[in-house]
Amino acid sequence: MKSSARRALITGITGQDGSYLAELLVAKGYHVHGMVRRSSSVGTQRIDRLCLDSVDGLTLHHGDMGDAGGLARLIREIRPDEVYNLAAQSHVGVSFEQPACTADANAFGVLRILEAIRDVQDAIGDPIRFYQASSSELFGKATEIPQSETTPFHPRSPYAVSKLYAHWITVNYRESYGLHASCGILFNHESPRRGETFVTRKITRAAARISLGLQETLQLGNLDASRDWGYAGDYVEAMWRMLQQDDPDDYVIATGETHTVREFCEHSFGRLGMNYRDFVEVDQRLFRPAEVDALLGSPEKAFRRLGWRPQHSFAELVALMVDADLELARKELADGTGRRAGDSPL
Ligand code: NAP
Ligand code: F7E
Repeated sequence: MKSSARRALITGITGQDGSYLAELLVAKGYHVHGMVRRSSSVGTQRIDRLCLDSVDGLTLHHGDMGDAGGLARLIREIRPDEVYNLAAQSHVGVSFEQPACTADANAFGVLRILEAIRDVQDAIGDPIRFYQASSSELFGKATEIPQSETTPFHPRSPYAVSKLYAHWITVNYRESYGLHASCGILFNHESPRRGETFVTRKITRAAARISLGLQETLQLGNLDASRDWGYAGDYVEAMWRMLQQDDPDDYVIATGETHTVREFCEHSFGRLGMNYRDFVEVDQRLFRPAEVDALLGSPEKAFRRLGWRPQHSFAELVALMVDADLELARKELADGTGRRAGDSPL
C-alpha cells in the first residue's frame, strides 16, 4: 500500500543538484528515495546533514545507471510518483577520456529507467512523472544567441552527445507512450557544493586557499569561454515545477546573462582583495579537443509557464561560493589538512 506522502526517486542524489533537490522535496513533505552507487569510500557528504535531520523523509538505495535489472526493481518497489534522473558522468572534459562509460550512464541509463517506468505504469496503472536532466551543452556550437527551446542542437563532446540521446529518447517516450516526461535544458549552475574540478569551484577554492597561503598558483585552460551561470539551489525549484504541470514539456532554465571564465576569476580573486593575473597560469593541457565557446540562455518560457525566476545574481553567486571556500580553507589551515587537500591538477 502506498503511504499518503508523495514519493520521489532521485538518481544522482549524492551530487550537487541531487542534494539540493532532496532538501527541497523533503521540505515539501515528500518521502524521498535516493539512488546511491557503491564506491570504496562513502560519498554521501552532500546529504549527510539531510540523512541526520530527516530519517523519516529519506531512504537511500544502492543502484547504478548501468544496471537495468536493479533500476527496474527499484521503480517496482518504490512505486514513485515522480522520478528525477540526475545521475550522470557530468564532466565534459572527462567525457573525452571516458566516452563509452559516459554514454552508457548518460544515454542508455536513461533508456533503462524509461523502460522500467513504462513497465511499472502499465502493470500498476499509477502514473509516474519523469524529469530528465538535459543540458545547455546540447547547443554546443550554437547557431543562435540567446539559445531557447527552439535553437538547433550541435553537441561538441561525448558528454553532450550522450545527453542528446537522453533528451530525444525522453521526448520519444513522451510522444510514443504518453509518459509525463519533461526535460530541463539547464544552463550551468553552481554552488559551494559544486564538484571541485568544475571551473567555478576550482577558481573559488583556489582563490580562498591562495589568500591563506595554502596554495600558490591556479592552472586553468580556456579563460575566454563564456557561460550563463546560475545558482543550483534556484534551479532545482524549476525541476520540481516542471513535474507539477498538467502537461509535460521541455524548458530552458538559465539567467539570461553570460560571463567569461576570466570574469569569474576577476570577481573571485577580487572579493579577497587579489588580482587573478598574479596567480592564474594557462595550461594548454586543460583545453578541450572541441570547445563550447559561448552560451547564453533565454528562460522566457520557464518565466511564463512555470512562474520560475532565478533568485541570485552572478555577483551573489561568486560571493557565496568564495565565502564558503574561505571558511573551508580556514578550517584546513586550523586543522593542518590544507597541504593535502585541494590544489587538484585536474
Ligand atoms: P554531479 O554533482 O556530478 O552529480 C552526478 C551524480 O550522478 C552523482 O550523484 C553521481 O554519483 C551520480 N552518478 C554518476 N554516474 C552514475 C552511475 N553510473 N550510476 C548511478 N549514479 C551515478 O552533477 P550535478 O551538477 O549535480 O548535475 C546533475 C545532473 O544535471 C547531471 O545529469 C548533469 O549532467 C546535469 N546537468 C548539470 C548542469 C550543471 O551545471 N550542474 C547543467 C546541466 C545539466 P557519485 O556521487 O557516486 O559520483
Ligand atoms: O567548464 C573552461 C572549460 O567544466 C566551463 C557541467 O555541469 O555545465 C558543466 O559543463 C568552461 C569550459 O563546465 C578550466 O573549457 C577553463 O569552457 O565548469 P566546466 P561545462 O563544461 O560548461 C554543463 C551545462 C553541463 O551540463 C555539465 O554537466 O570553463 N575551463 N579552464 C575549465 N573547465 C574546467 N573544468 N577546468 C579548468 O581548469
